[in-house]
Amino acid sequence: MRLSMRIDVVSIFPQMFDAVRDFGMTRIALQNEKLRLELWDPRDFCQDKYRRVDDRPYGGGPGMVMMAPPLAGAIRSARSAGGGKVIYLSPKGPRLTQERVQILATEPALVLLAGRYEGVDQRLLEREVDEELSIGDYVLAGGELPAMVLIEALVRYLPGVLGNDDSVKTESFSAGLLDWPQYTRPEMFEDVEVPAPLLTGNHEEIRRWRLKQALGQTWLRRPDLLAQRELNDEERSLLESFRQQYEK
Ligand code: 9D3
Repeated sequence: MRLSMRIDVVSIFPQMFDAVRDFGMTRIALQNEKLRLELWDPRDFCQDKYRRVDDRPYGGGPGMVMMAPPLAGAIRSARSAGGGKVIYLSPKGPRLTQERVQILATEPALVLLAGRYEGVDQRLLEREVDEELSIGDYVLAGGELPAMVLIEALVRYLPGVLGNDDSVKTESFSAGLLDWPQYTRPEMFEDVEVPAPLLTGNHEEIRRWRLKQALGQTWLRRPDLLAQRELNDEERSLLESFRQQYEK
């Protein structure tokens, strides 16, 4: 498998994306050519000499609206250069989910449109945008951080990026559950020991302890997730035992 992805981003703040270029898993993915990231600044596609990308809303009211022509120029150039499906990061979109991330990760290319101000001229959205996505119900100042959130979530699914074939595999073992608690050296920290099962070297015992902890943490903190997930016989009995120990 030689899966790679091209992501074109349309933003008036291209330098914000230095954050994903320069750090962590996204930096490694770019280095290894698993990810290609291209920025398109709408200001480079303006007609006027002042490079204006926003104007006042027709009908009046507060704030400014992003103009269609510079955005259309940027999006169409991204598309000609090999860009894919256009996703507009928007507070009005459906919430981004892990399921959506997994599906989008199979696309060979995406164009991400990050807006600023009060929003984008509706005619541009109707002409050029294939899908809208929000990252949650809170108000940000623009779509750049949401676009970077999506990029980081997608990169985890590109094979061979940073030992991630393994972490995506562990994910399916505990899909729909919270993580189990993690421990590393030293074995004793301020009178608190590492849980005994983790020190046995018995892989089956460790697997069962971790699954039990994942089920227990999910039951305690996110019962909504448990309600959405079928439990098999082993999982039901591990959770039952976690609850009995918790009540004591
Ligand atoms: C929801 C408030 N809007 C009505 C007055 C104005 C508005 C505020 C902030 C319109 C756009 C924005 C900028 N936000 C995004 O571009 C954005 C976003 C967000 O704010 N929260 C969660 N996900 C996203 S994706 C893009």
